[in-house]
Amino acid sequence: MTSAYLPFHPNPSSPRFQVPAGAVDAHCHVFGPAVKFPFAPERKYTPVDAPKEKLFALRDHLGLSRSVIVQATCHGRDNAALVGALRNSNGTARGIAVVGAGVEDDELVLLHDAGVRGVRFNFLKRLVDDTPLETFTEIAARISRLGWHLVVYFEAEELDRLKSFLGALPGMVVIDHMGRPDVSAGVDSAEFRQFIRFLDEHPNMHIKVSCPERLTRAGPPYDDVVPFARTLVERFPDRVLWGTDWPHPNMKSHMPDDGSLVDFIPRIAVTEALQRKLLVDNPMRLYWPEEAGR
Ligand code: 0GY
Repeated sequence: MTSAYLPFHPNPSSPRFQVPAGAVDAHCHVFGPAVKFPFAPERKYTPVDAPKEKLFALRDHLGLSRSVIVQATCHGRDNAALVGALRNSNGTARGIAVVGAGVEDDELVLLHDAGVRGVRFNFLKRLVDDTPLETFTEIAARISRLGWHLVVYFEAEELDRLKSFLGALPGMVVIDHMGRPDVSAGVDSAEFRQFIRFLDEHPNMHIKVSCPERLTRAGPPYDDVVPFARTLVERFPDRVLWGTDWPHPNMKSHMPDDGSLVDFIPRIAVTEALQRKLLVDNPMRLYWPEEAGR
C-alpha cells in the first residue's frame, strides 16, 4: 500500500458555469472519518478523510443540489459511512453500495431505506481482488427485486473480455468514467468505436462522462478528453450522467480544482437542453424516479 496520493483541493474555485436548478453530482464518495468508519483491511489504498460535511459543503459551493455517493473500494463492503451520509442528507443524496452475494435481505432493506439505489461491480485490478463473474451475476439477481441498478467500473481494454457478461446484465447499468478510454488513441480509435457500438447495441447502458482528470494525458483543462465526452453526450443524450468524483482518490499527477470540473460541463454538453438532460433529467430518472419529470 502506498500513500503517495494527493489530498483533495483545499480551496476550489467558484465555477463560471452556472448549472441548471436541481443539478445532480452523480459520482462522488465519502471517506471516513477513519476513527468512526475504519477503512477495510483488504483495501488497496488509504485515502485522506473526506467526510459527508465536506462533501455537502462542496456541493453547495459548486451550485449543485443532489449527490449520488458511490461506495469506494477503501471501505470494502462496509457501507456504514455511505449510509451515515445518506441518512444525514435530508433526501438530497442517494447511494451505490458494494455487497457480496451472501448479503442478508435485512441488510438490503436497511440500505434501501437509507437511499441506496444500486450496487457497484469493480473490475480494476489495482483496486480490488478478482471476483468471479458468476458471483456478480448472483448479486445482480439478489438486488433486482428492489428496482436497483448496477454500476460497473472497468478499463477500455477489458471491454472485449467483459462485453458478453455486461451485455447480459439485467435492468439499467451505469458505466463509470466513460469506460476509461485511452484518450491518446483518439475518438476514431477501434477501441472507442467498439465502445460506441456496444452502447448502440445495449440501450440499458448509461455512461458517466466523468473523470477528465483521470483520463487526460494533457492535464487541465482536459482538452484531450472533451471529444470523448462530447461524442457520448451528443449520441446518447438520454443516457449520460456527470459527476465530480470528489475527493478524487488515487490521484497522483495533479489534484483537480472542482470548480474547473464544473466548467468542463458546457464544453461537453454545449446546449442548455443537453445540460439539463445530463445534470437533471437523466440522474433524476435513475435515482429519484418518484420525483423525476415533475
Ligand atoms: C473512482 C475511481 C477510483 C477509485 C475507486 O472505488 C474506488 O476506490 O473507484 C480510481 O482509483 O480510479 O471512481 O473514484
